[in-house]
Amino acid sequence: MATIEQLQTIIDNSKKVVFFGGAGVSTESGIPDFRSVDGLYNQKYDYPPEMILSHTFFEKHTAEFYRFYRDKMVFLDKKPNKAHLWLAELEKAGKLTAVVTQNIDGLHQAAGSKCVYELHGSVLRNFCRNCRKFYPIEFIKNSEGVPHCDCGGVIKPDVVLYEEGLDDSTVFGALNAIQTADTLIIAGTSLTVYPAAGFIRYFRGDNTILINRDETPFDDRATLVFHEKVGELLSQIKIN
Ligand code: CNA
Repeated sequence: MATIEQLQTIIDNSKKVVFFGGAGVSTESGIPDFRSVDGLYNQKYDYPPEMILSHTFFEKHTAEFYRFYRDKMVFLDKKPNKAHLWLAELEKAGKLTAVVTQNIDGLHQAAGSKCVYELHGSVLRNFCRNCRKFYPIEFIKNSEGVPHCDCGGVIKPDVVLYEEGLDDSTVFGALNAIQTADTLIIAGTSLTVYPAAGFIRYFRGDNTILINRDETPFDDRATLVFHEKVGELLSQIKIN
């Protein structure tokens, strides 16, 4: 069984930590993940969430997409939790080089993290598909039906939907950070969404720490595995 002391020693001796996270990092902020028992994939909708969150669905059923999206993906009142805050502190201390996240909620930046690679984009950014005008999240949340720009174009969130590719420069930055890290912390992710989940294979450093409530396909390859809550665990680690 991995211990807090072992984790503390690894963090004390690390100079370039990279954090790779998923939806489980934000559940302690009250944002549901996808695959836990109380996650979005285990609730009942007219269509399965992975279908609603696809490019084809957005094109064909834009109003239906937005109904789900406003209800389940957009949170205006959520605050960073202990995991987000600990990571921001570690970066400030000069020991963390990057956060690579599959999350789209902007909570790492809200906690103060500077170098954040958002593999799947962010709900905080929304653009007109016609003229590229920027719209804040509040505009989407407070609009009804399909949100439209002043120019008449449809507004689309800067979120990578299923069937869409990742942004090249984000991928490049994330892979570079992972390849040059000495410690990789993987947390709050089922490691089932590709290509993102494949990024951890680029790690060449000494220690991989896995923190996830449920088991993952990577458990037998990590240096330390914790089946615990990420915020509760990390906040016990002192940043020296
Ligand atoms: P997932 O497949 O829902 O897996 C989440 C994992 O986190 C599960 O294995 C849980 O056991 C685990 N978990 C939940 N809470 C905790 C906790 N407190 N501490 C430790 N582990 C916990 O989510 P993934 O991120 O792996 O899947 C990738 C999808 C989910 C990405 O495309 C995201 O955009 C998408 N997503 C993002 C958010 C968000 O931005 N907050 C919310 C829901 C889904």
